[in-house]
Amino acid sequence: MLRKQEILELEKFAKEIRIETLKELGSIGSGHIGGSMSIVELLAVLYGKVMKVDPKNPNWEDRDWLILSKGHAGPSLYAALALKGFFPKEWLSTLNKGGTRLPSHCNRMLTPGVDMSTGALGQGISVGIGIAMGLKLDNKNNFVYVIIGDGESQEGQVWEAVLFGGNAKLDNLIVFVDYNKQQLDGYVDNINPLGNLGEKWKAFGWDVQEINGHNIDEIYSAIQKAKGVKDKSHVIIMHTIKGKGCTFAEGVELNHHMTFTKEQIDNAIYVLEQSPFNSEVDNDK
Ligand SMILES: Cc1ncc(C[n+]2csc(CCOP(=O)(O)OP(=O)(O)O)c2C)c(N)n1
Repeated sequence: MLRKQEILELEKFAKEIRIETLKELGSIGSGHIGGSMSIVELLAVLYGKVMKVDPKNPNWEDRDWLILSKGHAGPSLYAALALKGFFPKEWLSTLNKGGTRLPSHCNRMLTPGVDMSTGALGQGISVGIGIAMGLKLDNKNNFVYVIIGDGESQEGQVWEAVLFGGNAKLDNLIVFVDYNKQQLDGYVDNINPLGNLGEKWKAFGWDVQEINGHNIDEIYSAIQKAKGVKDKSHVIIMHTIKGKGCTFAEGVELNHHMTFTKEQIDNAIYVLEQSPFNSEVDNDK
């Protein structure tokens, strides 16, 4: 469990990531807002507390690895990396423009801190398994984190990797499912429901947890708990909200890729800046 002050610090980091993501997307007037917003708290916990990384040496051999398999959520990862010091914050306003080092989808050849080029959904767990196995062969104790989407979970390659990953018992691998219940063109349940996702992963031999993916303390505690379970690969299913925290995206069915005006972005940032932190609200009860 985190101390109150630590939770507040990470909530502040999450708010900064959200605001920088909005500015970044605002600079181009369109983009993948929904799926960027739903993983913000996870990124804050990973980069603010959990991951062993060196922003000055992104390819440091002893780092932990992050694969954003749902590569279209690059904008929020870029915001986290910039705030962490991997590259200048000014880069954020070049998102997806000519000559940028921050393309719409993650590209490890362009962006310091990006560990896998993604965008073709379904591939991240397979690569994460390979890296985790390699680390074990080298007797290294680094962790590999993979973030996948719920729509992405409809890909066949995901389940091939889940079968292999369960058998490989990689206790240095933690997969997060961003279960925001929405995919590109609507609600997962209306398109191709995932059923009892936790039970499915369990049946493939994984250590499974289900949490509120917007609760900093739950995310941190789940990661710590996973690290305490040996000889099993881990998955943390995060129940999240697509578009979380963005006035014009949260609660909207088609919020996967949107166009927006400067006024919408400015207003969303204003509302975020005024909003209290979760831990402060809880304290008032
Ligand atoms: C193999 C593949 N098929 C289709 C797409 C197009 N596509 C991009 S994002 C997306 C929806 C993904 O939904 P989900 O995984 O739930 O992402 P989130 O809602 O978290 O943004 C689709 C179909 C793709 N990038 N790759």
